[in-house]
Amino acid sequence: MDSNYEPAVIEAEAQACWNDTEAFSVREDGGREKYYCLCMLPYPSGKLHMGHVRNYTIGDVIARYHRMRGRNVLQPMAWDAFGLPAENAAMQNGVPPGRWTRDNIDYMRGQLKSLGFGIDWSREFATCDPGYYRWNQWLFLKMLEKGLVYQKTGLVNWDPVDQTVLANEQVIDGRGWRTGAPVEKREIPMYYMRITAYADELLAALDELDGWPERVRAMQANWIGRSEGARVAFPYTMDGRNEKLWVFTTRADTLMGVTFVAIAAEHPLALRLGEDNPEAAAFIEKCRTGGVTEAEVATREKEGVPTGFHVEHPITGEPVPVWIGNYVLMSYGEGAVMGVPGHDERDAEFAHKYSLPIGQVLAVEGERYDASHWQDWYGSKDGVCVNSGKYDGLGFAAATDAIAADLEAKHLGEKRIQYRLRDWGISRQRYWGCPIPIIHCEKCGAVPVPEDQLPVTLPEDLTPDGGGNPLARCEAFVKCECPRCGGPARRETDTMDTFVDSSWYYMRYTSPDSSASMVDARADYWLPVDQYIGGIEHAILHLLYSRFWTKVMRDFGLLKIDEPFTNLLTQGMVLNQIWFSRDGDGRITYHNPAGITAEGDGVGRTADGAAVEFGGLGKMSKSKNNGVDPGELIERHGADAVRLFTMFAAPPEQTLEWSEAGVEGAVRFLRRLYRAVAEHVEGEPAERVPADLDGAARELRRQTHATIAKVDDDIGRRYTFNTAIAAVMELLNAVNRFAPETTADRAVVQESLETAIMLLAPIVPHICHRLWREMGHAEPIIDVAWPTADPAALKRDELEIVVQVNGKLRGRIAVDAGANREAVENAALADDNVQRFIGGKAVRRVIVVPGKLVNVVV
Ligand code: ANZ
Ligand code: ZN
Repeated sequence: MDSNYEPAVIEAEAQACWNDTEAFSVREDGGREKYYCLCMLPYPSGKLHMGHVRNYTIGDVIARYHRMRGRNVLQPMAWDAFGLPAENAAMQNGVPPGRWTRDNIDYMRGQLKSLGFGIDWSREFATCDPGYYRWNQWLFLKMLEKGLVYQKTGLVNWDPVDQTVLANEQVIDGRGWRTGAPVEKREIPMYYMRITAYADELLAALDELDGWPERVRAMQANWIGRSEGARVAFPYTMDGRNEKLWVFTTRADTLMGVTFVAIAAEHPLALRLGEDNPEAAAFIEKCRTGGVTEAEVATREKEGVPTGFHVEHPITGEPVPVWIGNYVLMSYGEGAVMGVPGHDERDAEFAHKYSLPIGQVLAVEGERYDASHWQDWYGSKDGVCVNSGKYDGLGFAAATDAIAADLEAKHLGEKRIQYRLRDWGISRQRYWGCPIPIIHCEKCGAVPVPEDQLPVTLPEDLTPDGGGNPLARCEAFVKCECPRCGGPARRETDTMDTFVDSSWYYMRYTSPDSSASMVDARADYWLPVDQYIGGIEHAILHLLYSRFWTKVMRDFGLLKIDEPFTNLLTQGMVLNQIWFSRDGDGRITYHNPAGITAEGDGVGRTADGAAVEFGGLGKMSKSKNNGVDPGELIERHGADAVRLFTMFAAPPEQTLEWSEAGVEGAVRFLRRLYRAVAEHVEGEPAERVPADLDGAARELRRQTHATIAKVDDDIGRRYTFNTAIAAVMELLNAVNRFAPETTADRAVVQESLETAIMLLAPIVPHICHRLWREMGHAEPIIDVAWPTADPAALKRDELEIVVQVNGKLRGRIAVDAGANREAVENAALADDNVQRFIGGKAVRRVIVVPGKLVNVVV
């Protein structure tokens, strides 16, 4: 065997073998247990980054492990190919997004292959393939038919200079990213998916997802945001009609503390009041600029205007002033709140700012209420009502019940469960996405595209120029015939949110070539996904939408499962050092850490000797210029070293700190492993391990089997790949320390090395592929069964130790030959007779003479 470890040669050879034998193509096989291992599909941005490498290595290790455990493993790959970056790149380079995307896919596929992932490439697709997205359109139409898709107007960010809708990420500090113009809010018609119809089930089913991280379940539960409360009406008269202003509150028990009502700027009553009130109108106009996200609303400074208008308190009939407030969301509850500044923090901030009255209506025993310190204590549910007339003395639940009953009797309110979750607006005024299959006819209105005309194919040769959606200007696409009346009509030019594409791609892998249906019976074999792996940034939307699609498809009879992902692993970020310098104007330039020599105390130098400052550790990113190119790394060190480093440097859920020295360490270990095998196979072939071993040979064999047990648990259950690797490293050290003399010794070494190769095969599959063959096996290692620990080998030699209490012999115990001091001491103290002679006295000292004696001094 060649004594030099040459990763380039070894890796090409192993990959060619897997390729030629289609080693990772899988078929449904009812007789075998399936295992579906899935990583989140990549966006084809151009090149793989280290985050991808980490994600896909984790997936591949899990997949290969289960394959060796005898399971029928599916590990597929696809491309999340629609989206904004392709349009931006197109604007910059003048290349159509489709071309750019497909070129990137070709390049990145090559990179994935060079990492040796065990992917069934026969199932690959891109979400921009019409054969895939036609089923987005198909399900959209089915949902439309069933009322699960509907149209209503929605708020978007509007750039008044470019005359175009902006995505949230294109709004920077309230301005358009290209034009810098203040962004306006605009109402335009959009399509919505009725995810709220599933709010209850999406929330309740979280309890059963015990294979998901607690954190992700909590984030989803918060997002769905179930609130138990009440709807309360404040009557008023407007234009001669009796009306009701509805609010939603979770604290009906504070109703007697209401000193104002605040309504959203888009509330119909606000718009009506604005007609006669220029101050209110100006405020409403002001609220039209600024972002539309909830986070922006929550962090914005609270502002409002009085409208001069009053509504009636539903219990007392007293007039209550109506304000328009920018902290009230039109999209939540009723778009209006009852202001209880004595007990609600937001209302208090507002009331303090505008000098509105503040009153106490709750008291907690033993706590002093101070309205000027409202930040410290406000709406505790442990309180009882005070200053609340007939409700005084009632606690939260009793007061809520009593008030809700009184309101109900007057038709001015009732209990209500409110979700924070909103219906999913899927319309995007963008070109590079899945066309929404709707045709607009002047006579018939919005008409669904008939099923036999699907897919509505996106023309791929358009190039956006920043001035709105080029589809809208593409007459060949837009002009069509109305399917209903045959008259001239226009196609919808909005495309679907790319989260639609990723909501069901994992189902399509099971039936990638199905042209007659979204998925077919093969889905029943493979689904649900057994292990899903991806970034925590997808904890909420992607996973929630996927769960929703699964339930919709189930209810349409297309699937038999309730939940798509049984187990979820969210991998941590890959970090690297950040280095920067400042020029005379204070402008910051980031320098790639690879070219920096650190000089201590947070300073360093570039290769040209320029001084740079250390900016701490941060996520690898283009903007901080601290990325590491996986392609270059693989070329220098080999894929196995990159895989080994990423799995060894940290447990998968934690952040991983990039380290050049760490990769070099990985290479050194692989070389050592390679050399150990090379040296071993030089000698005479070994025979079987004899049953009766002793001394060092027996101990090495024990360690080999203990390593099997540990690695199996680390990879199969705990997912702590780093400690699994560390255990194999120790085993290899033990092999290197062991000096085989007899053929029996050689057999033990052989078993240890073969074990190390099998245990490492999921992590560094290329070198293991080669070494396994060098060990004399014809069967490729990917087809070898995962080793199991032999309980007989795990038994240690036992020694008898005498135990004294105060120097007198009181017992004999048997301990493992290799047991450490603490284990011997514990065994001695646990002995019944020894305990009897200690007789409950305090143990002052325990003397251990290794291998011989323990003396307990009391
Ligand atoms: C009076 C009150 C008194 C409230 C008090 C809280 C504490 P969650 O738990 O998130 O459901 N609210 C209702 N609709 C709103 C809207 N459209 N925009 C902004 N705030 C709104 O929150 C429910 C509470 O948020 C409601 O209960 C209401 O304030 C406010 F001591 O009513 B509360
Ligand atoms: Zn028509």
